[in-house]
Amino acid sequence: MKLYDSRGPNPKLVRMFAAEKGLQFDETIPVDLPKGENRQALYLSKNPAGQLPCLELNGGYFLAETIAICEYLEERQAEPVLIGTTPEQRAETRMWVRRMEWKIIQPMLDGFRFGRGHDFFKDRMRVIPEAADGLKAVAQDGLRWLERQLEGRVTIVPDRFTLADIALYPILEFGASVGQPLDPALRSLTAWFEAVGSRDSARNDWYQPKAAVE
Ligand SMILES: N[C@@H](CCC(=O)N[C@@H](CS)C(=O)NCC(=O)O)C(=O)O
Repeated sequence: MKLYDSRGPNPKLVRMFAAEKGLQFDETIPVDLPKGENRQALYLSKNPAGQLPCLELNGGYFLAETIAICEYLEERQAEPVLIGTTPEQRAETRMWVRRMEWKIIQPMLDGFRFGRGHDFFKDRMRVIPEAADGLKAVAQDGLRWLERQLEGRVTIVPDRFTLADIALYPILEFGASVGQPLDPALRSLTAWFEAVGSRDSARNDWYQPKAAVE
């Protein structure tokens, strides 16, 4: 398994998931985002969506999209369980992941791309500067909604640390670095953010993996 890797919250999400599982990539191949290497023919032949991360499997498959990659890793190595052991648990985790994606992650990242990140992204994708502030506000609405759900619990899926926590954490960490910080008045969410951030998988991008997947 080779991980095409870069800076940014999405590759970190996959590294974090792998670290939680103690998984090792055979090789990590850095791709230069600022130079636009990911938008050139060689990388596009692996991931036509032109973004990072991407996982190259031994059989010649290329897997992109963070959540699909994490689902694959869970299937390859069940323990520790981060999605679920029963159909109900898996569906519950996926429900929360989807909520994180459409309520917070997508508007927060597009708010960045269309706003502060405009000059970086304008020749890579359609950017809509007039939508930036609205998208950032949508993300904050999503965070306030999540705050209400988290009251009295420390994980996004009740009673289980899951992919939903891992999907959101690097995005909020990134958001805070680009002018979309977490409002400290959201106390449950702030406590959740600090708890997830204290895990080894979150603190160290260059974790030491413990086990290998073929
Ligand atoms: N939907 C994709 C999003 C991936 C993404 O946005 N990756 C960023 C890095 S965090 C990227 O490649 N940005 C550079 C670009 O779009 O040219 C996923 O889930 O993997």
